[in-house]
Amino acid sequence: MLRLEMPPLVVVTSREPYVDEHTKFGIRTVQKAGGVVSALDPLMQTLGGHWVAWGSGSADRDTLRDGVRWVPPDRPRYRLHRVFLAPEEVEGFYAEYSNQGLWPLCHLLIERAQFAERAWARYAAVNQRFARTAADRAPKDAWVFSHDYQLALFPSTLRALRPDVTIAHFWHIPWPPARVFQLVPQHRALLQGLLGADVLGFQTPADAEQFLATVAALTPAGVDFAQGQVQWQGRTVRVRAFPIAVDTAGIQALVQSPRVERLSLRLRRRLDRRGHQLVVAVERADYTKGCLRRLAAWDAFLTRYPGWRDRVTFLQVLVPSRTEVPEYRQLFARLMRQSRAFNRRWPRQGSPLLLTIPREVDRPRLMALFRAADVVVIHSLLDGMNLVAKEFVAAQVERRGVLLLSRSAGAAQELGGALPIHPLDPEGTADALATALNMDRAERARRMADMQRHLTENDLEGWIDAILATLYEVALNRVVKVASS
Ligand code: ADQ
Repeated sequence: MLRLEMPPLVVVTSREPYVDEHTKFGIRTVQKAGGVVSALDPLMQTLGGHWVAWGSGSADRDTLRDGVRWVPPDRPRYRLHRVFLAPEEVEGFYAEYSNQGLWPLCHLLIERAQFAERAWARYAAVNQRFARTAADRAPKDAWVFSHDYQLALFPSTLRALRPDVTIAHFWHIPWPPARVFQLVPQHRALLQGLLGADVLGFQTPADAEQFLATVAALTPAGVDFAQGQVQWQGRTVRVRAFPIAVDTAGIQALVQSPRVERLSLRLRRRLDRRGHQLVVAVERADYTKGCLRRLAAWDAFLTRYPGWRDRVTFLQVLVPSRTEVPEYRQLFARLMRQSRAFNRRWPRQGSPLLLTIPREVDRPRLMALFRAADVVVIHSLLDGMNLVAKEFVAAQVERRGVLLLSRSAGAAQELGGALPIHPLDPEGTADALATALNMDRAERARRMADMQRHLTENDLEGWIDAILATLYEVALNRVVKVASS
């Protein structure tokens, strides 16, 4: 109902949902892996509207018509407005300030965080450019839904340009304690930037609370912890937890489609012939995901439980990520080296113990893998939510699998049927893996059914509806205020 009556929606993210690249066979459109885009593209395909993002592809300018790229290319449903950045802007805004500054700091990796003044200037300038583009393209009274740590200054900048729009900003990563956040030299400007929104969303109640505490400690704004509200410059900012979700029914339909079923069964039959259980990890190659620690835990597992050596296959699907940042390129190379070393340490006749797919796999294959897996391991050191955990649970139509889930992923607050692991404890993780592999079918099914129930009741549609409902509350209040003034 709300969706039918609502004003046009404008989504704003740093990465774009569709990237056009020149190849020797012509222009190819690719969809990148990443939590934000995977969650929002299906929504925009349903609602239509506008999406503002950085145009990062080599053919991105060539596919515009009248300054707009209609997407998805094969079934255009909404307008993509691209913000083009010069190489030094990408460096300062994206690689440096966002991904070498805010990303590690918010994941409490203080030692890694760097905040050069020049990078800050570029971050601020790019946020301005995003706000100007959104201000130019947003229809009157639009609802704007902006995202994440790359765009912290966007809400207040857009508000100054377009007071008619209503803004929700969602923070996908953990919010650190005030003592940590104040280490950012520009922390005040960032907080003021975010407080330009009408609604600020976080992944967990603890993140929302920590944000409120940060505002109370570092700004003169009035904070109401009980109501989840901040009074700032004569306005009320609603601060809420909206744990991001997956399209549970959509995933279940996809895993039961003939193609995915075939892929999954074929994989399963191969494993069953060898009497192997399949242990899977899927992630962007990022140090926060604990990929190297996971390899150490798998090592500890084989040392402690040598009997499993011929009865298990490990599979890791690693997407190279943020390759603009040298640290990420080094991490990826190191992961590849250590994976090879792992197989040298644990040689096996027939098939290698550890298989690595060093790239993104398409959605049907990924879902087939999730459906066939016996165990999926989420080893994050700290993670806002972690969508892989939820996607795996949704895809488990046979309920044969067990989820090993880091206690410090946001998803651990919701998925009680998972076996919790402590990512800094390789031996404890090895024991949890042994427990998972030994778990009987009935127990696996019971745990999986519990989590599936939760994901059916709390799906992607519910996530977006909760945010839209809060925007609606804001818009309604505004009308009431105008009427009574
Ligand atoms: P990310 O850190 O990118 O997201 P995650 O939540 O796991 O992490 O989302 C990754 C997405 O990319 C998933 O949809 C997954 O299926 C896909 N993906 C990952 N590896 C892949 C591979 N090898 N091949 C194909 N697809 C792959 C950020 C935060 C998270 C938060 C999300 C959403 O860091 O904590 O859950 O945003 O808010």
